[in-house]
Amino acid sequence: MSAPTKNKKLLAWVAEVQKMCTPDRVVWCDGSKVEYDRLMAEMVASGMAIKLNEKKRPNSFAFNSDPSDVARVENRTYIASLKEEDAGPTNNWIDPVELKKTMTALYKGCMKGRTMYVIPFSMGPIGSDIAKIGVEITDSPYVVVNMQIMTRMSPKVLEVLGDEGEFIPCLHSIGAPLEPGQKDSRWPCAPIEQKYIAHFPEENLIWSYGSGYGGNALLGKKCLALRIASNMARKEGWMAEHMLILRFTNPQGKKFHIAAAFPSACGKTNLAMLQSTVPGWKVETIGDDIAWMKPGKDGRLYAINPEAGFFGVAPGTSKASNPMALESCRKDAIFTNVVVTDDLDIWWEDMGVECTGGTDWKGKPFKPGQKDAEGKKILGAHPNSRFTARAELCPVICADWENPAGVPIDIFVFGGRRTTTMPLVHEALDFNHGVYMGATAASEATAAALDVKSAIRFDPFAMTPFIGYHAGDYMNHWFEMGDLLGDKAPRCFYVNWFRKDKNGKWLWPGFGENSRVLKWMCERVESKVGAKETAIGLMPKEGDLTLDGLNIPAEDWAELMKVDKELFKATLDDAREYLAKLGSKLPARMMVQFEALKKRLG
Ligand code: GTP
Ligand code: SPV
Ligand code: MN
Repeated sequence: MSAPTKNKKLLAWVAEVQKMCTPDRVVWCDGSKVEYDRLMAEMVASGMAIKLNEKKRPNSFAFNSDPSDVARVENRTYIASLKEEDAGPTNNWIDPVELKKTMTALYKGCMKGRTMYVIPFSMGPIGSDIAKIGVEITDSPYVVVNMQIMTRMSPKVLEVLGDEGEFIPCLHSIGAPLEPGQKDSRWPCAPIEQKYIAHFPEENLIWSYGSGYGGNALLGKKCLALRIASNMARKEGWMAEHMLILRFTNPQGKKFHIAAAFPSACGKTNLAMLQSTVPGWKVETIGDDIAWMKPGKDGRLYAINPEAGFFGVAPGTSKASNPMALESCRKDAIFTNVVVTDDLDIWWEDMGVECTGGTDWKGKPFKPGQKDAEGKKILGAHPNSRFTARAELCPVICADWENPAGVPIDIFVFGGRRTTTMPLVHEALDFNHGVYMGATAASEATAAALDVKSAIRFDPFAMTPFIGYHAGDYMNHWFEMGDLLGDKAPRCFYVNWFRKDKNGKWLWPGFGENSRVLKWMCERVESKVGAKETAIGLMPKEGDLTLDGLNIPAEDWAELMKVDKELFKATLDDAREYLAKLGSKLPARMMVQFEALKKRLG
């Protein structure tokens, strides 16, 4: 197949990888429907994909991964900067020369018996000045079809790239060469100790080996759009964040744009598509996972969603919790590690529909309610099973979601999963205090009943696994963006949808009702409502956050909004210990905020 480009750097890189990985053939991808249909037909024929019922789930397919390859592997993810201190204490580091040597040995001949696909793609609207071009080379046809949904893939990308243009090389192999006559497995991949998700920030280069799943393999997402982009953003004066973006419009038609950072599986996709319960207020989705933000000519911060699709958590997605996500995958979708029902549709736990039987994510016969030998409920869908859906199919996608200029951000929201201590909402005293709030955000790994030390993980700006450099420098970059934006910087808030009562019941109904909290934020921005000053920040005055129609007893509301100074004081030691790990790169301004908070807590 002749190459559809004259870009010298690209041609040289493809030739070099071909020589190293020795695939049987090279295919240049163009993102077309013909290509999608052909690859899916091939995967159905090989047994890797299951074609779903055309009447129930048009043009949709299900895949089951190997049980060893079901999520991102943070302990096999590396920031291979030239100097170890540039990766910082929150990243794994290996000397880049050594890592390249190890990985080159693995890459040698690794595509034998397979096709090598070359995927030119754009993160962000093609040609937008915020967008970046990447080229992923992969030996996984599953990656190609997912990249067709998650990124912009079209011949236009190569046009924009031209003969001399720059791109981010993203090399991926599942790490499973095929000998002549060898039978392929359903989901080939390499064992865990051979998996490497490597980033070379000084070269803007990504090398991934051994996994075919999610962020390990769809390299435009976490690898490019967060780890490499966060490096570029720091150098170039912009921001790459693990944030959803939404537009909230009030009854008078005034638009507010909100960007919110919650850790993985803490509610970004849900908030991005929420069905407002506040009469006259409406949410539209711009992005559900990643935001790239640049100061505009007017001095405000403009955000784009670099992705073109959603790679969303399946379990728990129902008509009641997130109907817009369900609608987004009504057709043209890919499902990974869910139940395939007997009538060839899909199902997962808490989907809110009945399942009479099917095949679970491990390929075994399944009926809901079955228990294993130890009496534990057998899950039909893996907890990290996902749907890949086109953003344009989301019924509430915002008309401006592809606007290359982006949308001006009014509000930043930080948060996590905390069963105690953190109130439903509080506002930062100013931007620098907001940076402290985001930088010390913490979340529970599991829904523990008490805020015991080990159950809480600090996760600055929900970016711990995605900061491509030293976390201290990253916090400093946040302060510097605040300096640059001045009084045009977004207002900062912290939310917690996950507080529980003594009996382990959610105190807050969440989901659509979160719109009440967003409305209070917008009214703060408009100076329509005041706030109560507390030790940790500004909180709603009695009656400003409307609870009409909600059946929340007064004592529950008091608990939801409670700021227990003693509990907060107890968390200060943890924060100090965490921040101390950042060493000399911890910005002095972080400790200024720490001391001020300590003083306010008394
Ligand atoms: P990633 O795609 O991994 O980055 O996750 P995410 O941040 O997009 O999380 P998502 O929206 O998929 O939600 C994860 C889980 O949190 C699901 O089980 C949701 O049901 C649950 N969840 C989301 N919003 C709320 C809420 O307001 N209240 C409660 N109680 N649970 C929620
Ligand atoms: C996350 O883990 O935050 C995700 C899923 O969005 S993955 O794309 O696999 O990183
Ligand atoms: Mn995510």
